Formats: sequence, C-alpha cells, structure tokens
Amino acid sequence: MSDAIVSCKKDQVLAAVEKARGELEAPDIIENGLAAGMNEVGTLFERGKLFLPHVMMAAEAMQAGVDELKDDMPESSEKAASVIVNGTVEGDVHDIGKSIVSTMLQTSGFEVHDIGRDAPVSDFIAKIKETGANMVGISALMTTTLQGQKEVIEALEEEGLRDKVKVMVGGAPATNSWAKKIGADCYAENATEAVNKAKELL
Ligand code: HCB
Repeated sequence: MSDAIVSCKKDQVLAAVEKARGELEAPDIIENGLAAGMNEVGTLFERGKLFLPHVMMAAEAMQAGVDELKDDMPESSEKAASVIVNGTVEGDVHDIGKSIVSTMLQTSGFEVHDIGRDAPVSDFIAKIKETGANMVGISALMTTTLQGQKEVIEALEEEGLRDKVKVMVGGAPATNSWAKKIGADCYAENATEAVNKAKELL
C-alpha cells in the first residue's frame, strides 16, 4: 500500500486497502500503510527525488484510501463527552494529517468540528465559542506557519478562554519542546497519539 502511494497508483492503493480491510483495523491501515507511504513521499520530495505534481498525485491517492476506510472506523459507544475544534493554521494548505486526526478523534467518541485548512485565528476562536469546545487541535506543516499555533494560543488568552480550552499541537515541524515553549497542553506525533492525549487531558 505504501509503495502504491509512492508510485501514485490510486487503483493499486484502493486494491491494497480492499485486501487489508478484512484483516486489519482501519486506524492501523491508515497509520501504517497510507500515512507511511505519504511520509516516504515526503522524504523523497525533501531529497529532490520527487517533484510537486508527484506529491499532489500521491496526496490524492492517499485521500482516496482514507475516504474508502471512513465507514470502517470503529465507532465508539460512548456519548461524546468532549468537544474538539481541529484545523490547520492560516497560510497552510496541508490537511491530510489533520483530517486523519479529526476522523480518529470522531470515531473515538469526541464531537469534532473540523474548520479545514488555511484557517485564520478568528475562525478557531469563533468555532470554539460557538460549540463550547473544551479542546482545540492546531495543525501546521511548515516552519513558516508554525507560528500560527502560538497565535491561536495568544488569542485564547486574550479572549479569556485559555483556562477552559486544552490545546494540542501537531504537524511535522512541531515537537514536544515547541509545544511547551508556546504554552500548549500537548503535542501529538500522529493520530493515535492525538486520541490518547485527548483522552488523558479531557
Ligand atoms: Co507540502 N510541504 N507544500 N504539500 N508537503 C511539506 C510539508 C514540506 C516539509 C516538504 C519539503 O519541502 N521538505 C514543505 C514545508 C517546508 C517547511 O517547513 N517550510 C512543503 C512545502 C514547502 C509546500 C509548498 C510551499 C510547496 C510549493 O508550493 N512550493 C506548498 C504549500 C503551500 C501552502 O500551504 N501555502 C505545498 C503543497 C503541498 C501539496 C498541496 C502538494 C500537498 C498537500 C495536500 C494536502 O494536504 N491536501 C503537500 C504534501 C502532501 C506535503 C508532504 C510531502 C506530506 C505531508 C503529509 O500529508 N504527510 C510534506 C513532507 C513532510 O511532511 N515530510 C510536504 C502525511 C500525513 C499523514 O502526515 O505529518 O501531515 P502529517 O500528519 C500527521 C502528524 O503530523 C499528526 O498526525 C497526523 C496523522 O498521523 N498531526 C496532528 C498533524 N496535524 C495534527 C494536529 C493535531 O492536533 C494533532 C496531531
């Protein structure tokens, strides 16, 4: 499956998903098959072995695989106890990882409001106020947009919401020490960790 992502073969990705779904859980297929392939694409892109159109096609193949698995995600029987707003910061169009996180949080019993990508700080704050969210997930995939995570936290402070809303940050350039530095409550390396951290904090 991972190889099919790297070679941008959507049909092969879907065939591999079909084969795996009888034997493995959907979150396992997403993290260890689809996301693993996309990470490999990232590495090859960074080394100059792949170019942007290739990355876009691989992203499309990855998204098709995730869409195919949406109905297979294990539904939590627990009633949504906590509300999470999740989005990618302004200036950043990367949303594959953020969307996986939203799906996994949702199927783990959280009420999730995904505000999409390239989301201004004001969208995060408005959705948090509208839904009474007690957690926000902030994704940023570029060193140039990472600062957006800090800006959301600052806005929460200005609005007097920081005590009521836990903050999780994620995305390739984010780290534990970055999370501490900007005053986030946690950093999650992947979607499984995001679910575990949300369960711990809420
Ligand atoms: Co894009 N891109 N890209 N890109 N892109 C990166 C991110 C670079 C690192 C590649 C590189 O140059 N080395 C780089 C950023 C460099 C930097 O840091 N400054 C980069 C660049 C530069 C750009 C453009 C500027 C390129 C250009 O136009 N010249 C442009 C961005 C324009 C913009 O945003 N304004 C661009 C465009 C694209 C696309 C459109 C072709 C495509 C995005 C498609 C989409 O998302 N719909 C794309 C992709 C796919 C990538 C790479 C190859 C993969 C990202 C990805 O989807 N990974 C990426 C390279 C890389 O990351 N190594 C590259 C797979 C997912 C599953 O992992 O890390 O996103 P993830 O998410 C994980 C994890 O981080 C965590 O859980 C997820 C699931 O396990 N997580 C959270 C994420 N968010 C979370 C939130 C939480 O609350 C909790 C956990």
